[in-house]
Amino acid sequence: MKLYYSSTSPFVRKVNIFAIEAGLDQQLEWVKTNPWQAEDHLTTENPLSKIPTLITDDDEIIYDSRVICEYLDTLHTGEKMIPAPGEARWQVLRLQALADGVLDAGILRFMEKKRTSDMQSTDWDEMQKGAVERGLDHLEYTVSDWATQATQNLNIGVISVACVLGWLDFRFSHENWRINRPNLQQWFEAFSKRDSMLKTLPKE
Ligand SMILES: N[C@@H](CCC(=O)N[C@@H](CS)C(=O)NCC(=O)O)C(=O)O
Repeated sequence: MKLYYSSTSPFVRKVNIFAIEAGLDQQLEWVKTNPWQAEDHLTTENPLSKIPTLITDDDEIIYDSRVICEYLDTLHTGEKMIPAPGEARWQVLRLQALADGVLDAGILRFMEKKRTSDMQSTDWDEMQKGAVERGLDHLEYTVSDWATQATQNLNIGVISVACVLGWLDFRFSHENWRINRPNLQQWFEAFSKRDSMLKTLPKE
């Protein structure tokens, strides 16, 4: 399988962590890609020019990270990391949606800050920051619920939370998400010791 990737993308990191935890990472061939430049080899596979994009061994093209992980979960014989339909599934997918939503808002902020200062909108930044802060607060208040659910069986929800917190450390360390979020901090510290986390640290 071929995975279009960049070493800074938190959505790629989600797929990589998932693949390592599922024992599938050896089957991946990584193709370094800059999605912001709409490189030809990516746009022919994914019209949205986004990573991660996966090409399966049967030449099927799969995106985005949620769909790729769902596909990877069918390829291994261990405990599934995306539960079958039922209460657990909706909870895990909701957690993933929350974490991905915080990431989307954070990435919009990051891109806005790359514009020249006269083009940047403070209102826009405040709006996205509000989504980030509310999302993180929600994760802090609910951590004992979702962390407990994942203690016996790792799931895509907690992997997504780890990716957003890791990305905030990478891109927004000056805002320090840990302030007033001791439970989330404690959970992340423990989770960060996993081999899959250490092997996928973001880097320029
Ligand atoms: N919902 C998508 C988000 C993917 C995404 O936004 N990827 C970013 C890199 S972190 C990207 O490729 N951006 C390029 C662009 O938007 O043009 C997923 O889960 O895979």
